[in-house]
Amino acid sequence: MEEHRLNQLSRTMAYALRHAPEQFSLTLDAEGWVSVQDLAAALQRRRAWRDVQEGDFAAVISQSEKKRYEIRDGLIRAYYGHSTPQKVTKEPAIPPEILWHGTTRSAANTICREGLKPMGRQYTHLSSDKETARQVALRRTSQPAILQIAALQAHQQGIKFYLGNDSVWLAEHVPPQFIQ
Ligand code: HQG
Repeated sequence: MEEHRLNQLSRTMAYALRHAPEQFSLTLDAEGWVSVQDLAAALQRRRAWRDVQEGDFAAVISQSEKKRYEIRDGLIRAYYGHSTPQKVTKEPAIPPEILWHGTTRSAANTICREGLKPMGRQYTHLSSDKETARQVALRRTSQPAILQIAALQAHQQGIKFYLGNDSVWLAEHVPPQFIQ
């Protein structure tokens, strides 16, 4: 499958695995997994994807710089990004001392007042390094605002953090006193 089509497939996978599984007659389990076979069958019912093969999902994963999806034992899930009403269980973990969040200048102002909120997703998303945060912000603005999060301190004061992938961490609401 050529690169452009793999990117389109990745978007469709995000829709099915993060946002609207029911539109594909799929049900995520508690940790966000569905069977690879069921995902392929669900996509094949749509004209645009009737030729999709199970191996194409692995191709999406290997051609992408971002680690968005994980395949294990015939199952597939998104690492992060979910907005389905049923909250996906993530593995709690002790965060590094500092995490980063890249956003627009105007959102950064609000975040410094109100803290980081999950907004449309189930969790807030944090980056393990400043450059990743900058890339996240550049999706929305040419003038990124990069916030530094005292993650370990927040964790020690009861804010829960969870593993996303190597460069994306998840958290519940992060209050403003941990953000600068
Ligand atoms: C902002 C992409 C006002 C927050 C990325 C962000 C990431 C607030 C937006 C992943 C706020 C939510 C997630 C508050 C947070 N007031 N605005 N109190 N708290 N915000 O897309 O972090 O390519 O849900 O700053 O790379 O931008 O899809 O989160 O601007 O890893 O794989 O509300 O999605 O990955 O936006 O991005 P999002 P995000 P993929």
